[in-house]
Amino acid sequence: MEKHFKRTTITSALPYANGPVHIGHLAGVYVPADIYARYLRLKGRECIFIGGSDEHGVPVTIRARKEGITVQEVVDRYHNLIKDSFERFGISFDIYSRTTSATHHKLASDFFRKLYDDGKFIEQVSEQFYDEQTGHFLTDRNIRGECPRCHAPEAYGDQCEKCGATLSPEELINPYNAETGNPLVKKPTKHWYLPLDKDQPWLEKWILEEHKEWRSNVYGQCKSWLDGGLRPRAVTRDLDWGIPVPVEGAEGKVLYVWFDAPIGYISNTKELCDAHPEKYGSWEKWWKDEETRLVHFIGKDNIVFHCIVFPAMLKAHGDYILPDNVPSNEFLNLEGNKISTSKNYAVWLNEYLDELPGRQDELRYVLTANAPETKDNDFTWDDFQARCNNELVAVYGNFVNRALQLTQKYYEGKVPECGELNDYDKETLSEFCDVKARLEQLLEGFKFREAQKEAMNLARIGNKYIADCEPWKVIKTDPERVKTIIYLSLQITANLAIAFEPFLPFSSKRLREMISLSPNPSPEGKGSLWEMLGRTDILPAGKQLPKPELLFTKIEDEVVAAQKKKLEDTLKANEAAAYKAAPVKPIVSFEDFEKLDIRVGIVKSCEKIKKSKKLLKFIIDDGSGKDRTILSGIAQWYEPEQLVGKSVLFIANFAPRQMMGEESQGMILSAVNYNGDLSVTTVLNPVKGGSQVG
Ligand code: B3M
Ligand code: ZN
Repeated sequence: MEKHFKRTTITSALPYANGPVHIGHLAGVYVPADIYARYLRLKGRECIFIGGSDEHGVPVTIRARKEGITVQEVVDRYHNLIKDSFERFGISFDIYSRTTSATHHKLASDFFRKLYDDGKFIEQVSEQFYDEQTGHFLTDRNIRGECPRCHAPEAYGDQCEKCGATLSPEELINPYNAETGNPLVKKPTKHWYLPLDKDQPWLEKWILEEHKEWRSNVYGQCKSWLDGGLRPRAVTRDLDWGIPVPVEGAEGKVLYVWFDAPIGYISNTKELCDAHPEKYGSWEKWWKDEETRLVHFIGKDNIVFHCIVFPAMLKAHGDYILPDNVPSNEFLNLEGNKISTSKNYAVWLNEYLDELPGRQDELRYVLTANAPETKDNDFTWDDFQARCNNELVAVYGNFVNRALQLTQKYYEGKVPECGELNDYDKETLSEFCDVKARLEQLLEGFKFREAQKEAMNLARIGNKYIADCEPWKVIKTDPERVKTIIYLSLQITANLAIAFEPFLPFSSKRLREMISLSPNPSPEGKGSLWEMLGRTDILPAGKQLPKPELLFTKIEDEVVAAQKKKLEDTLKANEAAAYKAAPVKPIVSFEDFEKLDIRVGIVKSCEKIKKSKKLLKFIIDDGSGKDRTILSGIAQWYEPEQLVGKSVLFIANFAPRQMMGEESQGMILSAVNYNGDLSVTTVLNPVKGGSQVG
């Protein structure tokens, strides 16, 4: 049964403050959440949109140790960076706060304490891995060891990155502290657990029966967790960074980050409402009123926490509402590779904003067009360029520009009168008269990708209409007819400004300014902007429009090439960093070594060999007075001229070989780089050709 809600609390996953946010985060969580929030506001619905940084947990502490700064410095740096880039990108949070705030510490601590006092936890002593030298218990991620499946030497306590196996630290062979390398021992420690097994029955009913409308990826993941049987989950950790467990005898223990982080949504709501009670009312109405609809926007790796663990916490507390929907996305890949914060392989939002200034809507558009709503998707810079140039510029921008420029040219910027509509006009109008209903249905079903397509379709309708009608030709024969064409084109333009408002807020605002359409709610007494969608009298005849400017401009090839190069460079750097030298070959005796006659040769000439892509032909001065010919397979890495005059090392007593009809009298020595590239060896100081090496 459809429930009627009065207001909506929209939350978006709190990003870890251990690095900047990247396009994967944006596509998965923040762009869809922002579209939804903007849509509800545009309709005049009561809602809040909550964001914030997740500043606890292990990732921030790892980053701090890596960079040699304090954890507080790490979270300050990234919180500010993330907050600032979200703002520049137009993510319209009502609040963006942080889980290190005093409000949050108190609320999360009180939350835990209430559950503790009400006897909702079970206490359990268990054996955990402990580093005796540092005096620390270790979390799964900080434990490494040999993978029991594929025997990779450096699997993590929770997963092997080589074979993908999900692991627990107990399974690792010879576990050690990932940071210090110290071996680990087991030591007993007490923790508090949420007995999720007891929640199983109501969770099954609530999700599997009452929320069949959830996205199939979300529903499916919940079902498989439930089918597997829920087990008690520890909600505390032995760590020194986090919210102290508010129980006597729990020194050195903090709330597990996944216990406190979702409470951050509540704390941030409280901070917002306490600061602006006149605008938002009491925080409790957003979290404790059955008429409030709670919606969590998250990525797929967060599903279990938002659909099972957090609801169980809310239920245990007793007076909170549960999420009505959890629209979670799959992952976005980048140029066919996995996005990775630790490997620095991503398009970082802050860098994008600096390197492609003023192009927020372009990225928003492409991320929504490729939103990983039902399956993993790929972002490529070529696709980015194609979508910007072929869709935003060539369709939407082109249409709007034509309509506005012709209004200036023919009518000095005044909206012309609409004459009688012909069949083609009527057909065109009928194509978009239900755009509002279609958009609403899609947006309310969290189908943002389809919804944006619908808006772009409206631009296509307009672009086709003006191209088919050719007002620039008709003006010579039937100027009255042109008035109607331009009038309708301007109405479609106004519709576009409204339809794109949730998706492309920057260009919509500029377009609204170009047609003097007031922001929401319209002071002209026409109700909300959104209500006008689909109408063909938004801009009255006679209205004076200001001078237009281009809505979108092309993305140039150089921009795309530079971005692609940046990613390729990162891949190369990662490959180099991951390179390990080959194991040393079996020992040889001095006598064996002496059998090889290695010498210096001065390259007299060097040229390509016609039929071969690989071989270069060298003529070497080997000190004998006679020319020595050596063929070497390094053509891929050098232009022959580069090598002339160089002193190279070669094996002088290497058995001669026939290659490509030539005799090679020796072998030039090269180093093989990690990626297979060859580099010819030379000597530092000048020596004579034929000098022995040893
Ligand atoms: N910080 C995990 C993540 O970024 C986490 C989300 C918390 S939402 C309450 O994947
Ligand atoms: Zn493995």
